Amino acid sequence: MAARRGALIALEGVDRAGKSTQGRRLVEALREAGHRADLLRFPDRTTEIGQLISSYLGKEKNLEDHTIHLLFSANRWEHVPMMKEKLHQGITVVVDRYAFSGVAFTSAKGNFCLDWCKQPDVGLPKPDLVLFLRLSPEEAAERGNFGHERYETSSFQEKVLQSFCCLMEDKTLNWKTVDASKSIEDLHREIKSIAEETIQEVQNKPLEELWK
Ligand code: T5A
Ligand code: NA
Repeated sequence: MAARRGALIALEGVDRAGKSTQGRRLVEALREAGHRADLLRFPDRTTEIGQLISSYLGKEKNLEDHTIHLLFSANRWEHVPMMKEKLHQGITVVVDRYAFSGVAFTSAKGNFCLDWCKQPDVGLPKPDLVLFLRLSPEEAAERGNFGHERYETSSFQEKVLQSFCCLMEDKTLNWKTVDASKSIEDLHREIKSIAEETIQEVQNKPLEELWK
């Protein structure tokens, strides 16, 4: 019998929904429960491509809209061999943002169709679970002011949310929406339980390709 594979779990949601907090907590808790698990964050600002993205987000560099979209996607693709290796070794991979953020943010700029935005990410490892951390703009605002990075305005975030809603209509993906206004601890318990169910369910199933 083939070895059991790990699950690919994506965390998505509007800014300040708690994706990074929950990603860290989830990987910690899965490890404590005896699973092998690793966390990845997109964009990964540590690679050469990631450094370009980081200077774009920090407004030190201007890049044409299609160009930055393709760089965000390339930043995911450069991690694919390592992700597949981990998954096939039985390691669960939790990703803090994935292709859905890529599509949602670029399409929120207008004059981009969803389909064009999805193309560069077609064929990425398909997440077994996409957890959408839902938080109203009012509640998000209570978590502190926006920083100074690009995209951090409420009007843009509203459009991002609309794009996420379009993406969530895709029933070929296992979207689960969780209420991100709960306490960090309550939300963590809910996410951990959904993640453990997913790990059980997919361990003997082949890894699929996104949007294919
Ligand atoms: N982007 C990204 C693209 O345009 N294309 C792409 O392909 C990708 C991948 C950078 C930007 O890049 C864009 C999207 C972004 O604009 P980033 O580096 O992930 O992306 O963004 P960050 O600013 O680091 O993360 P977020 O703002 O999205 O925040 P999180 O991770 O959702 O929230 P977190 O966990 O950092 O928490 C935020 C604050 O809330 C508190 C935390 O303590 C923290 O202070 N908090 C809670 N408070 C109360 N109750 C809870 N349950 C809480 N959970 C967290
Ligand atoms: Na984050």
